[in-house]
Amino acid sequence: MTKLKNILNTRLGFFSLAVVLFWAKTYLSYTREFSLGVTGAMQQFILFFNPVASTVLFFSIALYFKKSKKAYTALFVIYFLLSTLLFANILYYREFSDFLAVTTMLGAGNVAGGLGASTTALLTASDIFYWIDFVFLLGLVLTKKIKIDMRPYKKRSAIAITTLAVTLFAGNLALSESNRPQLLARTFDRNYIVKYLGINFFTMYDGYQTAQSNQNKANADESDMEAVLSYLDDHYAAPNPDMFGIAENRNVIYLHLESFQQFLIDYELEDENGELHEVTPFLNSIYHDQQTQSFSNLFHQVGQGKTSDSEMLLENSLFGLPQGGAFTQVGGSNTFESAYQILGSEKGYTSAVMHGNVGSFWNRNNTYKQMGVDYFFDASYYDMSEGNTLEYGLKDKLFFKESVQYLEQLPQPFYTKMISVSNHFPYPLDEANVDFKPAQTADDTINNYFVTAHYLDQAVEEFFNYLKDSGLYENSVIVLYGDHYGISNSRNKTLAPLLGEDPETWDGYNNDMMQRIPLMYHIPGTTNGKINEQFGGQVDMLPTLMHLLGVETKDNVMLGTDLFSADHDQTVAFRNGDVVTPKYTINGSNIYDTATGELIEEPSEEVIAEKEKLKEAVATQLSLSDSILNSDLLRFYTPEGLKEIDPASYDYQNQIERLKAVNAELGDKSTSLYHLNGGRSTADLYKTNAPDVPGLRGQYIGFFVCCFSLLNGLLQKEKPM
Ligand code: GP9
Ligand code: MN
Repeated sequence: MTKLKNILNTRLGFFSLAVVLFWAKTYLSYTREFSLGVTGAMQQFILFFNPVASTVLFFSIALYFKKSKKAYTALFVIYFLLSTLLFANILYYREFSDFLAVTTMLGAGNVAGGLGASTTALLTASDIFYWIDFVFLLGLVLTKKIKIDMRPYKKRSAIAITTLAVTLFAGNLALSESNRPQLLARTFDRNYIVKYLGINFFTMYDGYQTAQSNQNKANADESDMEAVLSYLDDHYAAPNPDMFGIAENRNVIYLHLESFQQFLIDYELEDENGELHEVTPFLNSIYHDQQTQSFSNLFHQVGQGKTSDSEMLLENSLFGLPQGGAFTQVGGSNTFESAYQILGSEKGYTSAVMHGNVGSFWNRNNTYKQMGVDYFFDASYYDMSEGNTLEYGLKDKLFFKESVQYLEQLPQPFYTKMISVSNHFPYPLDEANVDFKPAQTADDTINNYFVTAHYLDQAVEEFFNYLKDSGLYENSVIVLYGDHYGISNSRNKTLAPLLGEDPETWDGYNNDMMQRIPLMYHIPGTTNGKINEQFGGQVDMLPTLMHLLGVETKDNVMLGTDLFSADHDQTVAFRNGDVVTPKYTINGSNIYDTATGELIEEPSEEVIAEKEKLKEAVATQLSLSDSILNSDLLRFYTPEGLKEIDPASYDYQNQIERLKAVNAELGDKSTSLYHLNGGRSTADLYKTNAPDVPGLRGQYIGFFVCCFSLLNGLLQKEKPM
């Protein structure tokens, strides 16, 4: 005991005690307060380990003070500040299920401001434990139970401790990156940064990014918008009169087909007996339907922001950023002119996004407010119990089924995007849901891709059946699209034989062609559907849809052009600068003939000039998009008729109550499906064969089991002791 006391009476000893206490407190808060989605022993270990590096780093500042009293005071000040940061995050998380971003701290004035009047309501009695360590430590010194070590501390030793902290952090980062590649490059979710690297690191990293983006914004002014507006003038493609307004006033239901590539359409997988099996029979039938405008040469254009980049493209006609995710970097603070805002302002649409994953993923919970999404149903609105979810969220069949209770409450016309997620790398699916034989390559990712794609196909079919049964179908346009590749370029050679290609001759051209994704506008009641062959990208989807809905886009900032327009530009930009046109495919420095796939080995002067022109056109489009996002240029330009939005007025909690209130106020004028169905839910029209949903038989058994245990419990109680 005295030995321990002697240690604690040294500066390093007291420092170590402070580190251990703060470390323990942080870890305790991780497990008690935040839902970080920790899975597996490695993640458990990283979570336990991650507070230590930044704690040692910050506390080591105190060791640099020569005078003892100053050093101890500094340690207490740092301890207090870090405790405040932790506690503020705890309170903020209780309300918003998210961590405090630096902009929130600065923008909302302070944490309490961000939380509004509810701060006290968020406090619980046990919160005292988050401060007791500080009081305890202070008490030890004030009551002289621990003596202040008056000896000076060597600067060299302080440097050694700081170096130790940096080394610990490097180890932490290496472990994290091996468990979650591209963690920092993509920064998809604040929860992930905290889970792997800790709250302190998250705050520093976020602060750095905020400072950088504020700098970009401060350097920009209205004149920067001129280059954008003149580009738009030159590139505007007037609507095709045969298509303009053909879906006017219909509901829009975007069905996001996760990681779905065009090659799956009409694909038949051969089994070991030589029999062929259609992977996605339902989607194929929609693709060929006379009520569908399908596209066979549509390319995804996403960067590291993957799903969220596709959302940026199709709802803003802007690209993601060259690095990281635009949603995470600028989504929470920028001004947008999104599809949600345009349709809300000009056509009175109500908008909603539905997704069976946490709202903080890709910073959607904040970005959607900036974009004017009226309702966002995230994981908190779905039954996410174990068994219902796969790696990235709710299983698709359950997701679509559970979504209809929200869909039916939306005033019509509505604009909604339903983001599926089961067909996501690494394509896991539980045995009970598997209804398709995997492929037989050496790569399980490829093999199972077909299995989860088939599952998605079935889920979409069930949802279509509901749309028909509930009557929503006739009055809607259903847009199906793949967000990006599912099989990465590094796996394509293994996939090649299944596509009838030789892995030996597989090249950059083949990789680029694999970036095709399906795009289908299914407009019930129309008969002129066909498979359109013009080339285009996701950036073209916004003007295309707006024109189908009868909304002019001349004044809007959209970098793409209407796919149906006679003036549509068929030059497709990849986020990495590659280009595809019907004539040429430019992959790095190589030029291929797009129709034949042949490499043009010795291009003529003319071809080289054309290549340069295409490269430049794409570079201009991408760099304008980057400056719009990085410098937040849309704050300088509001097209006529577009209502500006106040992101702070959006709230994604208690939405069902709010929707019910909205409909009640409308009374007989309510246009929600729920109201039109005589004030009854349509949810029981939904039919699914999902094994996860107990059928009628399962429900009966469940009921009897329940009754039996209740009875049993009562009898037990009756028994004399
Ligand atoms: C997560 C889902 C997947 O919510 O949208 O994102 P991805 O990894 O495809 O970008
Ligand atoms: Mn995705």
